[in-house]
Amino acid sequence: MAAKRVFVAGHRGMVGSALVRQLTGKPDAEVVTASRDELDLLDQKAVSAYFADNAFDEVYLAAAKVGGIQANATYPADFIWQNLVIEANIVKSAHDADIDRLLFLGSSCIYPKNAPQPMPEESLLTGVLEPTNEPYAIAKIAGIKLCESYNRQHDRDYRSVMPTNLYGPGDNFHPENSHVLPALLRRFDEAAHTGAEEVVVWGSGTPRREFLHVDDMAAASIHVMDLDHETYAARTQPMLSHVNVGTGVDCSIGELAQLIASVTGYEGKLTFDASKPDGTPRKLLDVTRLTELGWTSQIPLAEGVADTYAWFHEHERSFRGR
Ligand code: GFB
Repeated sequence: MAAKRVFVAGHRGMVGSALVRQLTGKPDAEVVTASRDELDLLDQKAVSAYFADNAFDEVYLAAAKVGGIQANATYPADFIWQNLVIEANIVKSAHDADIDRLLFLGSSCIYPKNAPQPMPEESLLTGVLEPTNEPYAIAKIAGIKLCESYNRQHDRDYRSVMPTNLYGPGDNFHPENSHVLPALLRRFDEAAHTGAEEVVVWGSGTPRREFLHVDDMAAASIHVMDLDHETYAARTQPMLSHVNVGTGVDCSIGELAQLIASVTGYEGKLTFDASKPDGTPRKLLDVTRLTELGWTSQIPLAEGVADTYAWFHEHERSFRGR
């Protein structure tokens, strides 16, 4: 059997590069990527022409504008516009090129701020969103609905997975714009090296988050993509088609900070900066649907943080000055 041609959009990002690593090892897949110079995903005509010229069998839509709580607050226009345009361009172009199978990667911030915990897929659109990342969340909700609408109107098989907070090799370690886990790894590492007496953690330390290693996310995505149509359809609904991807376990930001202090060997004091936003109080996914579809996470948090810290050390030089 000829290998299927699989396009990974966003292959330079943390999730896209993990997907490429895993898909490259599969004998039945020929992985195709396009650099930003070759293909601007914000350019509708270019995306449409690229899909028309390439006979892809499957598309992983992992391209997105992402960032932590402060980046979302500072660049809301970039977050909503870029994500909406990338999704719209790729989904429509995939359909026009007669590609039947696509997997859209979203985010757990699609759920209402006060959703029941753990959050089931059914809590989508049942309440008001967390304001710190509402524009990004709206774009990700639109991505799910784009996929569902092409399925309903054109009988496509476009699926969606909603990861909890991701981390791992290839993450963004920017001091202000990154997510909490890479930000604290870098800050605690620097403090351990300089012998600083205090490390500042944003917010109150009480919000709870669930963290998933990106290699787990890539494995779950491939698992969901590879399910046959009947299996996927039996556990989802046409207008509630997304699948949560998480570990089923959360911890407080204070607990995460303690873990990172011990991994980096930092022995000084922790202080909390209440002038920074906490964001949503708790974000834990209900992973029943994914478990029923046959996948559970494999990488415990302590192991994943140690792995990410090793990667950070290997690539540390490239982060200096940014
Ligand atoms: O990871 P984070 O930026 O994203 O922040 P969200 C999580 C929590 O960690 C917040 C606290 O309560 C932060 O105040 N925190 C403590 C820090 N120290 C730091 C730090 O140095 N940097 C950062 N960034 N946070 C994001 C959304 O929300 O989650 C995105 O903004 C996306 O849209 C992503 O959905 C998964 O979990 O609050």
